[in-house]
Amino acid sequence: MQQILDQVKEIDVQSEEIDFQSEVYKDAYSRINAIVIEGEQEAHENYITLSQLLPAQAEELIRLSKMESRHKKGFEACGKNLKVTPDLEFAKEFFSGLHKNFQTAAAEGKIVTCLLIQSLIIECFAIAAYNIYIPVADDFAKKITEGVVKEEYSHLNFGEVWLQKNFTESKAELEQANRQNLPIVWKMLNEVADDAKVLAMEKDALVEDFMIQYGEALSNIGFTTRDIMRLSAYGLVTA
Ligand code: PL3
Ligand code: FE2
Ligand code: FE2
Repeated sequence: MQQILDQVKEIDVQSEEIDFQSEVYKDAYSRINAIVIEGEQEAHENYITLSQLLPAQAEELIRLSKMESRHKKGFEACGKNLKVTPDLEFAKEFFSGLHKNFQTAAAEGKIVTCLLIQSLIIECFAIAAYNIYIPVADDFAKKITEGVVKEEYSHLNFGEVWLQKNFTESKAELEQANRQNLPIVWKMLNEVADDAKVLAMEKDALVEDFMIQYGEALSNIGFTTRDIMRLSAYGLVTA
């Protein structure tokens, strides 16, 4: 307990020491903020596409897509609050790998791959990033991000429930989609690590949190511990 209290104190002190108006902070924030805005926009579009692929659940998926638009607006406000202009061109490029793979899968009607990319990988990435960001965020962004992360768990849950119900027939495609897309996530993490550090977010903590979220998701879907080890580290060493 004491250890936990010390940790909390340390995080608090840390966030008090951050100068949110320094040029170096604002420069890093212009990219991270853009990544998050673009990520929420991609998520919005991806849930609309999924609603066409899964017409029986269209209503729910449209509801999720609307939540993503709200998230985007929230993060746009965070940037404005710090007087930062998001570098959206950079962010588009940052997401291009996952974007392309999602588009290709959707065009081929590969629902399992689309769900893995959006509801597992992107949502777990977002949950990890937001959880690590909250303790070191400015007060305005902290409130917004706390509201957002709660909803991201329900998006992750949508993917888990569907894939769990269809596990046997989805397993091979999940393995393949994981192989194709997880290395991209490690590459994205490496690309954002230096900027994240300026925001007091450590790469190791992001990797750890992502692995926990993603591993838990795979377990809920029906994979064994052995499978999860193999799947979730795929591409990590070469990153
Ligand atoms: C899905 O609902 C949202 C997708 C957003 C993806 C965000 C990935 C973030 C990686 C950048 C790490 C720093 C995060 C800082 C948080 C403001
Ligand atoms: Fe979101
Ligand atoms: Fe989401």
